[in-house]
Amino acid sequence: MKHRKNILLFLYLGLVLFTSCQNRNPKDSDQEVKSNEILPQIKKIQTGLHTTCNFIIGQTSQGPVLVVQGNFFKNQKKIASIEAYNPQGKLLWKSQKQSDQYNLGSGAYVQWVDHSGLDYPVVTYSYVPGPKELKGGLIFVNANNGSTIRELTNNTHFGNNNSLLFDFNKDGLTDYLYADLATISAIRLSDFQKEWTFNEGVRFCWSLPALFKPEHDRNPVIYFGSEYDDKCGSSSFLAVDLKGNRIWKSSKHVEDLGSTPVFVADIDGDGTKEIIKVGLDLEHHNKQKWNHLHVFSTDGLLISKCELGFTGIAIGDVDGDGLLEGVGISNTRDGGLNGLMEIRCIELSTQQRQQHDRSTGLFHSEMLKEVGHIHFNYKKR
Ligand SMILES: [Ca+2]
Ligand SMILES: [Ca+2]
Ligand SMILES: [Ca+2]
Repeated sequence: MKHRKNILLFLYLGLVLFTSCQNRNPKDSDQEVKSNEILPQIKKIQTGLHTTCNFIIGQTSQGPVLVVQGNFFKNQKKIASIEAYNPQGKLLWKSQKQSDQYNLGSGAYVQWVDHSGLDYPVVTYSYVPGPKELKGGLIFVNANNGSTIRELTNNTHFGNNNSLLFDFNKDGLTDYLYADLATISAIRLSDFQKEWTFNEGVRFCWSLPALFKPEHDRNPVIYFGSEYDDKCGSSSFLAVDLKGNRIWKSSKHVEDLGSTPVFVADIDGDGTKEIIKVGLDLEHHNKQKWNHLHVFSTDGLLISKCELGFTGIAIGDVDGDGLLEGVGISNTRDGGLNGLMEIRCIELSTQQRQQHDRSTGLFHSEMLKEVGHIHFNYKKR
């Protein structure tokens, strides 16, 4: 329920942003925003969806379009759906994938694709069948009118559409990197052919991958985490090149590395960027006190591993010392059995800590410095 409330909050903020962008008065920007001010609601759109899970805003020749993703219900059956609205809140079109026999739920993300070589922008969403023996899939929709252009079937039941949009084959057109639970594929959108598929038995889940060009590489690299898929039930972190070849794989991590976004930031302040992954002790999988932030070098060395207690992280220089901190809200489900209900701010910079142990590649958790925290009273509703 908490998860759903967060999603609805994000959806509301997105709607406010969407409508305020349309109605902005130039004089508004001169007004100072008062602290603690609650912004007035500008517009409210009543969608036809029951469980909204994500949204995206794009531009068509007719103007901006808000696409909301979620589930629709008919005869008590779940139907994976997206709905498109103009800035006035008028429903432009909707797209649905349904079955009369079983539930067909939405995957986690909706994507908008421009410059694909087609004559129109494209919206994509995935569906997940109720029966686990059935395969899910990905639907490509014309963003001008909602018509289905193509459907691709997963290799697996699950697929969250946690995709990357990039010109992988360097022909000047956007390609589509799609992950189902076991594979990632680069799809050429001009004819929907798969240029390559990475299939090494890795279990991908909700995680959003990162695409980043390391300093000494000619091309960007795809960084992805996996969830409890090694033989011993541990997780891995991978780097894959633009042709689908594994560059490196770091294995035997005890936490779930497949369920949070991959970030890129210069954690130690030396001018080169590192790859950052929040691990989860998913639903107390290992009964850990803390979950951890994992920091990898771009060539696969685990540089640092520090206690977090939170599973969503905002990264920035909070105290202005030029080094990065991480802020998050403690999560007593996947963040560990620490019992804390706090907004926590933690020093992420490895410069602030002792030289790490080269034999293990790890910093010890007691070296961490907590910059500050805000305790709050949490009431179950
Ligand atoms: Ca391309
Ligand atoms: Ca660095
Ligand atoms: Ca700082």
